[in-house]
Amino acid sequence: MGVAKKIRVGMVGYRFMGKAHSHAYRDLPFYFDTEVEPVLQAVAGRNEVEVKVAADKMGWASYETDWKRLIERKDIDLIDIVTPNNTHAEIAIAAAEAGKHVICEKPLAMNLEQAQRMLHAVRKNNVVHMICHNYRFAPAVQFAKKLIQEGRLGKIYHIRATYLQDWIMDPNFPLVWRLRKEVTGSGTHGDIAAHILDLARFLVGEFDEVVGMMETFIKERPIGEMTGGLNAKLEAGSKGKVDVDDTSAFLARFKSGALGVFEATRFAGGNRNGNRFEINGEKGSIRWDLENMNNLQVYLADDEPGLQGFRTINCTEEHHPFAGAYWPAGHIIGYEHTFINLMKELMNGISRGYSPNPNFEDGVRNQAVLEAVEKSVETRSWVKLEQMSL
Ligand code: SOE
Repeated sequence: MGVAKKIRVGMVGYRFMGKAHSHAYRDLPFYFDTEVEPVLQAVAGRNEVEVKVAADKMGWASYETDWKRLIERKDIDLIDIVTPNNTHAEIAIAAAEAGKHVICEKPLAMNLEQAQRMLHAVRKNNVVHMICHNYRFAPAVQFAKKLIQEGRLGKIYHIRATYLQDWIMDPNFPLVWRLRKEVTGSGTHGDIAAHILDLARFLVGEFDEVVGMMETFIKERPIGEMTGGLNAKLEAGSKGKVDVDDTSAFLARFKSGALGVFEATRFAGGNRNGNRFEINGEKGSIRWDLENMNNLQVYLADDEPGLQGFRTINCTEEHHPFAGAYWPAGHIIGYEHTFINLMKELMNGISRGYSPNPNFEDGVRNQAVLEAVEKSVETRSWVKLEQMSL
């Protein structure tokens, strides 16, 4: 293998996802031989003291206090957006206009119209684009996809997917940006229903129609802000109104005829990050649980009678997508590796000139389903997904 060309990354934001992405860029060349390799060139954030500390700690060569300056820089090839949702569109469109490749955290935008403008900008400027739905890149999820594609489960009848968290159950947990509509667009819905919706699109296919319900259990909270990870601090003594959903649940019909049941909530006490799905087909079923992410439970209907049941496949062998790059079989990997695998695809895309899935087109389709569920909640009725030729 020759010397890999360097892709100089400029990342906007540096907290929870900034840490996950920075780590992925740093570790990627350690595990994978890609034709191009990321370089942590510069990170941007408004608070100079904090961004400098973040740059030093995470290994970025330089920092900026204005993301626009980052985009102007000639020594940046890829813009990585890990900021709150209300900034995604402006940054992504400016980056594309400047001819930079773009990767953006989910949900792509505040609404479908913004997401479509983002897709238009990256296409018009012919830059590579991706959205960071990292859970697709767990080897067990990739293996699930392979089994479905090979027809091992036959026709798919059901998907039931849940994303259960509990980090805001305390009524005194502050009103952080993730709970303010003008910054986040929606609450649990865009934050984590978006992930299970992406997994469903990846594994089962496109949505046809949806009907949902949402609720905000705690309607007022003390003002505060995120400090990193899912931690927060209180600011002033005053309170503010929570104007996003705490929970979002919906039913779906897929174009293939499959049925889906989805539940995303931050009020499922004891569930820290319970991203789980089960898929049932005519010839078998699979189950996955992020908190046990190396394993895929597989049931095949043609197993010998008496030995039938779910078996546990530990997806750490070289037969399992991405797994061979890491450790010998049985030596498990974790959350951060999903980001490394995703970045590997991004580097391949940049080197070969295509936008790997999930890309901004997936982001637009995801946003369309999110919006259809919101509309269904408003109108208390089923909503059909419009035909989109993207
Ligand atoms: C908080 O709900 C959060 O950090 C999400 O924003 C991420 O997308 C999810 O992967 C984990 O939970």
